Amino acid sequence: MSKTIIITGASKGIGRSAAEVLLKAGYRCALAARRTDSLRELADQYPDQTLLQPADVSRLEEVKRLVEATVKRFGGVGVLVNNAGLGTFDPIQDGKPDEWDRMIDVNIKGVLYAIHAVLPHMLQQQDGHIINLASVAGHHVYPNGAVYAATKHAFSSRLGGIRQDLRGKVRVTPISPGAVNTPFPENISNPELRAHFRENLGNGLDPAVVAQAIHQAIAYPDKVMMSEIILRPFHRQ
Ligand code: NJP
Repeated sequence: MSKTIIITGASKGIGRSAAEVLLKAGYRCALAARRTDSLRELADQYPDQTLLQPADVSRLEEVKRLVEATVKRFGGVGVLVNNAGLGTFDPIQDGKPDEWDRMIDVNIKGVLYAIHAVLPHMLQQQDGHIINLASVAGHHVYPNGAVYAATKHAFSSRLGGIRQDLRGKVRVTPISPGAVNTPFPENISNPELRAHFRENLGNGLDPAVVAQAIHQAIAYPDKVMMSEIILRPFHRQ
């Protein structure tokens, strides 16, 4: 039987590409975002494999409802793709606390809430896989990104505590992309940095490439854990 996969932040960008790749490969997918209207056409192509569930990952009750709806519809949850996330950028002296709160709420608390909600099911099934969309910003900090990098450091490390606690029970795979060509810069309120990120990400990876890496990590035999993936654009000089 094919695995059931929950993808957070599935409405666009990397999450949307992952949904397309994984549905095509025959997996059953619960697709979540705050708004899921953009996913209706995709869901209609794979009606037996798809659940659309609006969920704000920064709200624990909504995340619990997402997992409960997935288990009710598909009988369990095999993989969690913790993808929902956002970045805003400023020099720290110009930082906006409300934007810091949003990044912390989604990139850290949202990831933890989803892990909290799926783990009882994965531990009961004695099988599970958690994939966290981390970032190269979780490995190297760059100017204007102190707070985003802090949120991404929380889940980038292959030596993280989550994996140690779940050793031998649930596979854990952090995936850290460099620049990926998605609507990610649209959250940046600083106009110069938004323009800079639009240009930089415009030359970045196709989100389908990251989706392939997610697929590959899931498709390995259960006795194999892809322990870390870092993907960067390569521009021939
Ligand atoms: O971003 P974008 P990406 N609750 O903006 C959703 C990381 N990353 O695909 O809720 C639930 O196209 C939002 O949906 P909606 C990055 O940090 C990226 O590039 O309807 N969902 C949308 O579906 C992030 O973790 C790059 O607005 C929420 C999705 O998240 C992941 O990759 C580089 C939500 C964001 O789609 C996907 O980013 C890197 C909430 N509260 C790491 N808030 C890159 N693009 O260059 C947002 O190193 N979403």
